Amino acid sequence: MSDFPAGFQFGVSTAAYQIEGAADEDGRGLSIWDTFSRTPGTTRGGATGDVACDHYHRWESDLDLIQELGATAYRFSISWSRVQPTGEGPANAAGLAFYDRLVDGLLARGIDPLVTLFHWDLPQALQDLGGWGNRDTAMRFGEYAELVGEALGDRVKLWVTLNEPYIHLVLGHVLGVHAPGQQLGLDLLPIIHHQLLGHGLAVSALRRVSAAPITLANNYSPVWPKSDAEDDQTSAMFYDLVQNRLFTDPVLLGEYPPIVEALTTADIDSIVLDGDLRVISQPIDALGVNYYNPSLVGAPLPGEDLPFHRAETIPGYPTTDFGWPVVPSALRDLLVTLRDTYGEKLPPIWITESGCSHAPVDDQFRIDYHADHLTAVREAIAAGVDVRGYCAWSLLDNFEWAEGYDQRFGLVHVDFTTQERTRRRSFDWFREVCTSAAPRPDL
Ligand code: GCO
Repeated sequence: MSDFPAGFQFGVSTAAYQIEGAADEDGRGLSIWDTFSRTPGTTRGGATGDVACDHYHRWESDLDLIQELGATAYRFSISWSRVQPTGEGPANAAGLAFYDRLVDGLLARGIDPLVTLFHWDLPQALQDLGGWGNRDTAMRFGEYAELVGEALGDRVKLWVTLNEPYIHLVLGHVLGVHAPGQQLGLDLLPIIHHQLLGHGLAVSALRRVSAAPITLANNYSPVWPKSDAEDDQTSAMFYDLVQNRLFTDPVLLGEYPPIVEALTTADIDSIVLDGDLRVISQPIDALGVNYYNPSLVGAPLPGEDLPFHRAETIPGYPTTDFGWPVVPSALRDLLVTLRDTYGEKLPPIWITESGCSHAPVDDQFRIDYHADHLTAVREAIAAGVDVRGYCAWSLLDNFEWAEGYDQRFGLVHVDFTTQERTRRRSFDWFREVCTSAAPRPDL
């Protein structure tokens, strides 16, 4: 791994609701994930994030683990409802103080804090006003970004405004299997546009108060058409626009892909107001790429009530505990495609997430996963793509949303009864990777 460019950073990622627990402490308000996961029948085994990894109380020893790993970057997210319990108004000092300690704790250990502002846990009070369906939520997000930026902006090394707005859209607002559990049919443009507007307003706010670079983390999945048949090709093309371009074209090109007309019943001009796309497309400093697997897509079968496409199982590859196919070459293809699609408009890339669910502590499977995906990143770099870092998802086993605690993505195993942490074999392997990396030129 020593042939990565000097300064290439190796890190780990987590998200607030998935690890923190302490759901009712120090003035934290309710988020949509509290409401959703506490509703019977929404998550596997009725799991909630009430305790999760208890990271809120164990953060110091968890940071020690990251230091031991030799990672130079840690991507975590801030719980908006810890900082603003109702999603607006002055900061809850105790909530903000937690992140202040966390940031200082990272810097003291030589680890760069990469901070995500929104990883799906919207304050419930804002959901009660319509959530991302309400344009005001974008304004509130800008204010929240400014508040956090003022408090931490002198020390954060990279801001990530939104995490995977596409997944939040589809799982949370189309399929209803994530919070807020909505099924909006094809009335999706408000949820799409207000998340993006929130991103833009957050960029404006952060520029006022912090010199740190800014990105957003999108998920990408190369789309493979099921066959050469025209209807399969058309479905794949539509799916690619929705999955890979809906939240990237507006940010990097200042325009929506044409598919957006099919995602709304309302008049577009009543939602996308004059000037919005300028706010959304102001320059950012990096593009966060979350990658897990490609998608095999065909046309819906006759009589099947599916919009645009049908997702097919990809045969012939190893699969994770989740059943997701492991296809490292698709990460290289994706990075090259991003460069070819956006050219000069593409900022440097950070792999903000990649990883696999695999339970055993003796986890050669996870070692192979990360080794092969790092090789794919190196190949993309050799092909001229500017990639600056790779964050493994995840440091710890954690609350995998609707799947509860069954899908284990951690380099560190967590016993959720005792909270005992056990380093997996992949932890030791990743430590070799991190510690053999060429240092940053400025060190
Ligand atoms: C995501 C997520 C993580 C998931 C991971 C595995 O952004 O999808 O950031 O929260 O846990 O992707 O599904």
